[in-house]
Amino acid sequence: MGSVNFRGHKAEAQVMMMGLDSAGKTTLLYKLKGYQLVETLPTIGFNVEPLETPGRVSLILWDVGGQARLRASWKDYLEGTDALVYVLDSTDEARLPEAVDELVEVLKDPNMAGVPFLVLANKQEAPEALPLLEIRKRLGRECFQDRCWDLRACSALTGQGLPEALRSLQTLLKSRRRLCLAFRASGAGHRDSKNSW
Ligand SMILES: Nc1nc2c(ncn2[C@@H]2O[C@H](COP(=O)(O)OP(=O)(O)O)[C@@H](O)[C@H]2O)c(=O)[nH]1
Ligand SMILES: [Mg+2]
Repeated sequence: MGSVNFRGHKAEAQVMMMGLDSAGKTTLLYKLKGYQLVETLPTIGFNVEPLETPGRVSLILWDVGGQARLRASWKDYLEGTDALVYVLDSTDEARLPEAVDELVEVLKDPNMAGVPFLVLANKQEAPEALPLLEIRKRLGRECFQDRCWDLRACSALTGQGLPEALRSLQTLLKSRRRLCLAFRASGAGHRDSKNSW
């Protein structure tokens, strides 16, 4: 897996989708791809799909299995990640602290330094879903200062909020690009030009 790189004239960004099992990652991936919604099975390993977007960057979406026993291998997927989409089940209040703890763990990985992330409060169409403000409050207790991130509400089932989520992801990816350029301009590091924006 590489970092953002050019194919023809369009850049490709590696986007990791993570979150606890049953958060709705696979449903989200299928909805974004326009596939017919089918009853999903717990993902063992990962699904990967390219996604063309109107912006300058097309996405390679990695949907990584989130069951407890699979989470230890999350770090194996992080090298070359350009953005993380972290999916929360807004109806699963009981496991929200666990979901936040896992996010904090992922962000500690050295491969996640400077990587922007988008938290998606999924299943918002469900009547029992925690409102976005409440989810923001619970996330706010964690220290995400000094990071580029965003929180959006969505429903992978109905598609509500997905265009806005994709726009936010594109904006976060732009911030990643600026960071890479500043990093190179400062002479602080070297990235292989074929792997840079
Ligand atoms: N109500 C509701 N259910 C959803 C939504 N997204 C996913 N689900 C359901 O949540 C369950 C787990 O979804 P799945 O995509 O397999 O979760 P994953 O383990 O994160 O990949 C399935 O029964 C989905 O139909 C949503 O936006 N709203
Ligand atoms: Mg899945």
